Amino acid sequence: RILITGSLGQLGTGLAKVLRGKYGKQQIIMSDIMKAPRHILESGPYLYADILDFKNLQEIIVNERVDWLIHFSALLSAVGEVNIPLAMRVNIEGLHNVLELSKQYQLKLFVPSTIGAFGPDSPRNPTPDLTIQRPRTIYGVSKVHAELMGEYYNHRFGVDFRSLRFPGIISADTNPGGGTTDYAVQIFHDALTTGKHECYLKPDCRLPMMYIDDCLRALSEYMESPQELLRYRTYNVHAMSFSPEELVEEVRKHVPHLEVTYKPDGRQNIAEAWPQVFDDSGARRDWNWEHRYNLSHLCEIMFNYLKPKYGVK
Ligand code: VAH
Repeated sequence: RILITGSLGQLGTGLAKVLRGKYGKQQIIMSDIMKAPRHILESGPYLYADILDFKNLQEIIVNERVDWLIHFSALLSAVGEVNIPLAMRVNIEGLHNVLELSKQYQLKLFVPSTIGAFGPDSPRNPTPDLTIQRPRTIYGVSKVHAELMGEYYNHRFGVDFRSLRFPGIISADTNPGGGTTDYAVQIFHDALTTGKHECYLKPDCRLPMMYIDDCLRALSEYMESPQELLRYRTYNVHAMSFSPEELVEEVRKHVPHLEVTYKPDGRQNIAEAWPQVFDDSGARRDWNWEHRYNLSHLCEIMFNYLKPKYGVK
């Protein structure tokens, strides 16, 4: 059975839906440290799981017969910078716990990595799978640590550790949590409510982005790929890159009156040290990754989903 930690975040609900469709509702256990809303409880198994409580996790893994662990629990880039001690505990100590349990119980372990695992010394356009990684956020440092620890547990203990470096993920039905790329989700809600968006990045700040369905399919396909195909334990996956001004132009095709002001803050400093374009040729070569959504398709889907929610024609 598959346990998803931190499942009430941006990716967990959608991943549970995808995996339950493939493997059956009872096979996927969502978990987090917060009470789940009714529709989540009604969608399938949900448990309290604190990744900082080793015994709690161990009991769940044994009692619930877990053999895959999808570890989403983490503080993202911007929120991590304002709570470094907590980010170190959750992103690093939490990772150590799930790695150790994956070794003890031979779990297949997925830990997401990110464009944030690179820094100003990394090539930015494109950024290859294997290159310098000197990130400047505790989030990025903790994700490079996760990549290195996972690779070590794989070659030292044979743990089937897998990781994908995701771009900024855009989703309609879940809210992101404290990332640097989240303006690209907020703008859709602002366009349909106030008609005004204040962007905390510069207009030309280009970042890799991906629609959530591509992200979840990449994760699912990668987890099912035979290990003998994998040259790396961690791969970049790419779909598109855009800047705020390019996104605004596309959004205005749906909401022409949208007003945008730019007020760069600390998140601009984070973003300008990140990749602008990912080289994901490794994933396309080794396990046939290919993206399906581009910017115009993304905007169409987002507005088709959100307009009825906001009662907009
Ligand atoms: C963040 N959305 O902004 C997350 C992600 C690619 C960035 O890791 O921190």
